[in-house]
Amino acid sequence: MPVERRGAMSLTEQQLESYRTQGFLRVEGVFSNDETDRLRRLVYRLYRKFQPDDGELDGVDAAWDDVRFDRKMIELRARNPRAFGALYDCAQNSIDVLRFVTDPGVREIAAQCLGDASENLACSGIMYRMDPPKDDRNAIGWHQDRAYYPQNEDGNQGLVATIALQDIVADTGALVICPDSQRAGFVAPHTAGKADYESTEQKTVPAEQVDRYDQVHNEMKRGDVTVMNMNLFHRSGVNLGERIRYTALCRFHRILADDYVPFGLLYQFNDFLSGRIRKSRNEG
Ligand SMILES: O=C(O)CCC(=O)C(=O)O
Repeated sequence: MPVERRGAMSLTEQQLESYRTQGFLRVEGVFSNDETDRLRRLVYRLYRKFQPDDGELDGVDAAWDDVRFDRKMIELRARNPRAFGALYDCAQNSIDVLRFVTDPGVREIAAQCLGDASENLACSGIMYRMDPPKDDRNAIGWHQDRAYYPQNEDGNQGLVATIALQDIVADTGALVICPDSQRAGFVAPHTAGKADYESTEQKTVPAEQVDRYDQVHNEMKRGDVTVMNMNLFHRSGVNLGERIRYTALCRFHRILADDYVPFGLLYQFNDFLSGRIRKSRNEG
């Protein structure tokens, strides 16, 4: 679908009402298969960069989507977490990922849910997640994105968009969401720092708060976009399948709102890459 047509897409009043009341909205079919495939192919190229001697799948049609490639990635993470981490971190800075998550279609959905114009939005927290099965090192427990992204003090002034790069059901790690929980406002989280560079920092909503709400699995088809209010309680699902769950994410913030503060995180937890940076600076 041409970018211009998608950029002009208008949400219905029913969709907007659903976002306002439930705190989240799934919009189906925002991206074509060609567009999601393009991001998935990047992972194969990065794999080959870090595993130059493993060309076993090079001639295979759509090697990046072959279950044998999932196995190779899972095995790489187990055998060489530094190389896997370097591959992962390289993907985060890809210009294609940036362009994908800030596509006019996504921006327009975000803008309409936030009741603003897309040119008044800032973005942050761009991620290309790769969640291997039965591996919870990067799973995030119950949280509100507002705890990680304080750009707008009022969590209602921002949202997180997550985009499915393949079909995702409950058993392959669909997000678990508490509909309506954004009404709780920002709840002081329990924080636990990163255990090591491979795991994710936790800023957890207390269980007694979560227990007040119903929980649903947000199943998505490839190319669907889900937007969630920054105050919405949600957590990573559990991937019990045999394939990696690929998603792309971006946070959007209302830049003209009074409470907006530009904010950036300096992340350098990958010691493989930070070692290379130190070396390039002659820091040993
Ligand atoms: O996709 C996931 O497992 C969790 C992502 C998430 O909740 C977030 O980044 O806010």
